[in-house]
Amino acid sequence: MKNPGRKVGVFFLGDVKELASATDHCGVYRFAKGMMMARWMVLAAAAVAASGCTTTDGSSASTDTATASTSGGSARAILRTAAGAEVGRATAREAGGAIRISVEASQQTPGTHGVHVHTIGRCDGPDFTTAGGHWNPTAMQHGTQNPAGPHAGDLPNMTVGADGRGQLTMDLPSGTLAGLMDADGSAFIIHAGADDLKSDPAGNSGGRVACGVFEAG
Ligand SMILES: [Cu+2]
Repeated sequence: MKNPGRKVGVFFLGDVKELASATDHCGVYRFAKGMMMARWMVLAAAAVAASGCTTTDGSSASTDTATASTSGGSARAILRTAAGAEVGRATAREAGGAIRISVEASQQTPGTHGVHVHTIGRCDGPDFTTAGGHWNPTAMQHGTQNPAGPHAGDLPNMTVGADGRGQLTMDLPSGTLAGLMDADGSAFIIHAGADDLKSDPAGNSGGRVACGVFEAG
């Protein structure tokens, strides 16, 4: 476990109701406990609709202006299968006190896939277990629908269309980019199946089908 006892994110959990209904003009939902899976489906759709609208600039709404003024560094991960085929990428960007994760994937099985930030920056095939469990600096359980959750690295499910493509953008309120990029790094993983968003430790989301190590930049 990394950074045990770190309290980053408590503020957000205290404001969970407000966050649950908050979106920015790009349709990006804030991460909050207790949201229904249906909302995450909406998020996935909104992220698609808002494609190209995930960066901030000074001409945007006031919420984005505030985000831009507090933006930090970024990291990105190239997602590969165990056979080494590149099947997507994920970015992590510090923005407005949250970490904004954006993922784009291709050549995936159509349907619903669990996706998470995992705690170690190692993607050794064939099963990518070297990436460890979910990034969880605050010692929570898995899932937004788990009363003792979620992990800092939990994300909503990613919906993959008939063309094998999926994308998702979401803000992780807990943790910092520096924590994500600590000595043992972190990785982004796509699972074979859907995440039930409540079963510890990984939402019964099946095997790990693609993995990428986050690297600064
Ligand atoms: Cu995972």
